[in-house]
Amino acid sequence: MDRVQTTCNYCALACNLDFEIEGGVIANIAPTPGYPVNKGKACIKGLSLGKPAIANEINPLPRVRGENGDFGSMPWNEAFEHTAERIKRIVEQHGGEAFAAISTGQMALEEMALLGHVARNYLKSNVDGNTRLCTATAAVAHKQSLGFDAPGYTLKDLELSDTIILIGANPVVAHPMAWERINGNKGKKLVVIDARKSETAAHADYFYEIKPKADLTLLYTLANILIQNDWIDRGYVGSHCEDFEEFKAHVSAFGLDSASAVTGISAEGIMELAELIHAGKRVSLWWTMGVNQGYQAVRTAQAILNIAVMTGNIGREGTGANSITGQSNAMGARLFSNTTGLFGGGDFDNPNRRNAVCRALGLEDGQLASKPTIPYNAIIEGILAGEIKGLWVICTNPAHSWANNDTFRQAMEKLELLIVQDIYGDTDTSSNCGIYLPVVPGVKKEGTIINTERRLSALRPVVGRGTEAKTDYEVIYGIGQALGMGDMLDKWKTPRDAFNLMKKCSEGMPCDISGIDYDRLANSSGIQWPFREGDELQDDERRLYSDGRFYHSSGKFKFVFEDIAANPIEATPEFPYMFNTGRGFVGQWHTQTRTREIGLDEDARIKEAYVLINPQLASKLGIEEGNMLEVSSINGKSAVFKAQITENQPLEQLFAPMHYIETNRLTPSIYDAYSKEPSYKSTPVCVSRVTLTFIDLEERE
Ligand SMILES: Nc1nc2c(c(=O)[nH]1)N[C@H]1C(S)=C(S)[C@@H](COP(=O)(O)OP(=O)(O)OC[C@H]3O[C@@H](n4cnc5c(=O)[nH]c(N)nc54)[C@H](O)[C@@H]3O)O[C@H]1N2
Ligand SMILES: Nc1nc2c(c(=O)[nH]1)N[C@H]1C(S)=C(S)[C@@H](COP(=O)(O)OP(=O)(O)OC[C@H]3O[C@@H](n4cnc5c(=O)[nH]c(N)nc54)[C@H](O)[C@@H]3O)O[C@H]1N2
Ligand code: SF4
Ligand SMILES: [Mo]
Repeated sequence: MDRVQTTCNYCALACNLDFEIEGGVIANIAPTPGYPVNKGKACIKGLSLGKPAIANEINPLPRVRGENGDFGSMPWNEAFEHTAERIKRIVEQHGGEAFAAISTGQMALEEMALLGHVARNYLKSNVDGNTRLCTATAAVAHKQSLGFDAPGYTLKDLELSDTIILIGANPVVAHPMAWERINGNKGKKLVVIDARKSETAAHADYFYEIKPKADLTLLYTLANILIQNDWIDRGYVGSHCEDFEEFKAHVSAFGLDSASAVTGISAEGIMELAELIHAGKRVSLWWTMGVNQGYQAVRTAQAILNIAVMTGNIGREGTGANSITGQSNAMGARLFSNTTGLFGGGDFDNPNRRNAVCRALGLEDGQLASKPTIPYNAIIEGILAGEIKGLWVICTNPAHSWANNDTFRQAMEKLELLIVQDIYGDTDTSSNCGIYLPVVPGVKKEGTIINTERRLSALRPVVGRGTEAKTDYEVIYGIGQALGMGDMLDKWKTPRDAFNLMKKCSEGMPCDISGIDYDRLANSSGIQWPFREGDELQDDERRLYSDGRFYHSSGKFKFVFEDIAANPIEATPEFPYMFNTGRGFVGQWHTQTRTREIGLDEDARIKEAYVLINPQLASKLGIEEGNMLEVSSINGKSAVFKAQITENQPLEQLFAPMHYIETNRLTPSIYDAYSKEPSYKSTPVCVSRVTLTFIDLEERE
């Protein structure tokens, strides 16, 4: 029996797993003992990674839609030529920006980098990722406040903290192995701030139910209380921060009573929270999508950073303002995709960085992308406006996951060319494409993943694949060759080559990985960045900012803040309830293409879209458990959900898991001003019991 260690490519923890292989097939999957992230444990998704492993085994050949609308298989080389030909036709006629790609935080770093090289450096097209839907807010907040997109914590801080404050994060469901570590910290106080009583809130010592999107008011008020009571670390602020006086003046207007009215948390509750922050010796604040997905999200994330820094809760054990990422390689996508910044970070208009990256890649300046990508929403708008004519979707399923997803359906109809590269040909996006490029899943390929605590770990094939079966890397490479990139691809032949190029690009940057050896990463405990050439591994759970230095040229932390913006879509008498969305169960992953194969979960999971509703609201609307509800959104769309009545839901709010395509029918096209991340979690809706049949409903639309 062989044992192969690899990385789980579902959530941002990127646990390591040992696959036992017998006769070329997976006989058992077990958590890697001693791996610092998951310490011998794993969740059902990781332990079921063997199931999606057989995707595309029966027909590994590309499929191209013919004139009659049916798909026909094509040999790979022909498909590369055909795809490249059609891309070239668009680019030659209308320019590089008439083509775009949407990628992901679920592919390996090397695949992402190669895509950035082919589509951004060579084609001069725009490439954005589903990370825009997820951690764009945190990335922008970090850059503006810290000077670089560098979350400083290590997951061990969950065990070392005496006061853990979770804001808009539900790790019981979304990051189970992080939850294990919170749970294992016996001395801590657990504080949860959430818009509903989530599975995590149910375990909290202190739960503050906040009105949707009122977090910024709460955080500015807390900052004011901490400052007024002199519960801040003045020495730290004086030596390591800039713009504190301006911030102090800004928050001085935030009083308890008005904050209580805005947030729905009592004045005593807000005071209690401030006292908890003051009393803690090692306070850590953690946030996820309840913060990132909003119309003023970047400022909210920064308000969390401001509180941590102001109270000296940064760079020390058990502290920090810590953004948890979502997908396994979200961090890799943020730093090494050549989309919003150069490979290894740095702006496209920074001549020194351009030079360094050109040297690392052996390129002339003109061969490097000249500016950051336009964001996801602008890509979709560009398609709808007829300016973008071709789209390559890789490892993401936007027909389901994009906000106000009917706009993506319209975009698919408008496109001249839709290429989808996925492990399944039957997703809501791939089943509507013109060219389907089938690839093997994570357990059959190699590369590197960077998890939420900056840890690089090795993805390694645990089983073999058929001769026709291709990896994402090979497919992107094949298209690059067919496009005519010639010697621009010479240095990029294998994932190992791409990793070595990224090492060079990262030299001297905060995310320097030049000391990491691709081969030695396999079977290791992973290595957090930075890890420079010549560095020795002293401690395998490291944090940043312990020296009080940040990445702005001044070396200081910057207090960033602004006035509270009006909610662009307030509830109205016609749409009086807020529609909140997020993760459902541990065994459900996003658009449920992969997790539908988890047997246990498949049996247990709810097959139809459902919505959680408060009992009082249900009774007011004459709704009983299991009734079908029509939820109509302020965006003009309606969808039908099954009612699940629960006391955990606030009176005027519904919650729907994002795992059903119906949910994003109702979400709006509203984005944060700086990160352009969609505001997925607070849509005004109205609700009624369905009295029509489904057929009537479909006809009515
Ligand atoms: N099982 C499972 N795990 C996953 C995923 C999955 O699909 N399934 N996806 C992964 C990915 S990519 C991500 S990004 C993460 C997401 O992980 P989380 O962000 O933890 O999950 P969500 O359920 O999206 O949102 C968290 C909470 O935000 C709350 N919230 C909504 N609005 C507000 C608000 O205005 N203020 C506050 N304070 N809270 C609010 C919601 O009620 C919800 O409980 O999970 C990762 N892990
Ligand atoms: N309403 C609402 N909507 C949301 C959210 C929310 O909280 N609420 N959350 C948002 C967030 S945080 C995220 S991250 C997005 C996620 O949204 P998506 O990225 O669209 O969701 P997935 O289902 O993970 O899509 C991944 C696709 O890649 C395929 N795949 C898996 N492995 C591989 C591989 O190795 N190679 C290739 N080429 N394909 C592969 C899968 O079959 C699947 O089709 O959804 C966003 N949408
Ligand atoms: S906690 Fe996340 S990384 Fe770990 S096994 Fe589960 S899905 Fe995979
Ligand atoms: Mo995400």
